Amino acid sequence: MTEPTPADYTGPRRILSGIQASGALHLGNYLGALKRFVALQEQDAPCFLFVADLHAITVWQDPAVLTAQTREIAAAYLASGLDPKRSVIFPQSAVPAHAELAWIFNCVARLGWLDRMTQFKEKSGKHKERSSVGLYTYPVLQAADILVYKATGVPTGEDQKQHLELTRDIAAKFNNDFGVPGFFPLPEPLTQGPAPRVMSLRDGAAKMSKSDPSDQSRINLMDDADTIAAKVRKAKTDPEPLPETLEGLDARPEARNLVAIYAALADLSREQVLAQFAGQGFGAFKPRLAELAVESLAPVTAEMRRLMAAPDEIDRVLRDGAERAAEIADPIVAETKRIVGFWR
Ligand code: AQP
Repeated sequence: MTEPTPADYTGPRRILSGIQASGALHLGNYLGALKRFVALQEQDAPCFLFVADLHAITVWQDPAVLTAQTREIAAAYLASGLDPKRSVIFPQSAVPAHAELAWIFNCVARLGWLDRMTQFKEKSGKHKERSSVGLYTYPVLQAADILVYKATGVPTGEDQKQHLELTRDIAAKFNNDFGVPGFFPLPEPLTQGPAPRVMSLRDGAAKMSKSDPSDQSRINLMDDADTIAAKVRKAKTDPEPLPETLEGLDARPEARNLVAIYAALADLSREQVLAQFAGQGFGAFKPRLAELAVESLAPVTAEMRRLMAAPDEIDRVLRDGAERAAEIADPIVAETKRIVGFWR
């Protein structure tokens, strides 16, 4: 790949992230994304938080469901504590600049770079040739999402690190090829803050995921208290009691996951959780975890339900966000097109 050029970008700091409208939001999205976004909102850089509907359609989405999911994610942003006056909340497809810049970046990125993306390999599975072309070029669209705002910081989970590297490579190559050093920033990953990788309740080796066909594998943000309790009760575990040290969880992925979830929800370290529960079996631990999950999610769920029953309120936020996002993105794309040499 191209060696990233020095980050000589001098523009304002901006933070960008998004969540795909590809299914019901779950505890992993809450702990790994939403809670972090709320913390980032307290920083002095503006946050651009979008609903990634262009990304969602890289795999089939029922059109009516996609609209509802878009509103649900917006509702989750608001219910988690994001303030639409401070953060810019919008649907990706409502700002055409994303798709326009993605095309230009498709012509900057190299096939060899995309061939190395592990997420495509995981998501396309054994039937690569039947995957959409969009799924393949997904990381290029992600680069456009970020650079269309000249975002300088991107909250990044472990699985997104490779895509952010690609964004940096695309920015560096564009700046280099067109002789515009520092035009696009080389965005930095923002990894601070608690961001556990929440695993499936049915398989401690698989990520909790919206697109997992088993609803039992995840706690959805819209689940009611009884459903959450039942899912925790049925979560896969082992017959051993909880150990005293983290090393004792090494070969026990399901136990490790439940301890990590407890720690994240209670704002404790995993060591502190083990200090509290060492020697106890899951018969004692699971009801406490269920209680904690219900208590933590109940206010978010209640506010999401209220908002989902008031779609006009959500739509107002999304429309206003799209306008404010376009105000930043449109001049950046116009300037990019001028640099590329497009007629105007
Ligand atoms: N299991 C997880 N643990 C911690 N963080 C997670 N995130 C997703 N799953 C977990 C974080 O949520 C944000 C939004 O992710 P996304 O919707 O854009 O895509 P994803 O990472 O692929 O999420 P899913 O739920 O697995 O969706 P599908 O099944 O549609 O692919 C990201 O910040 C991600 O790190």
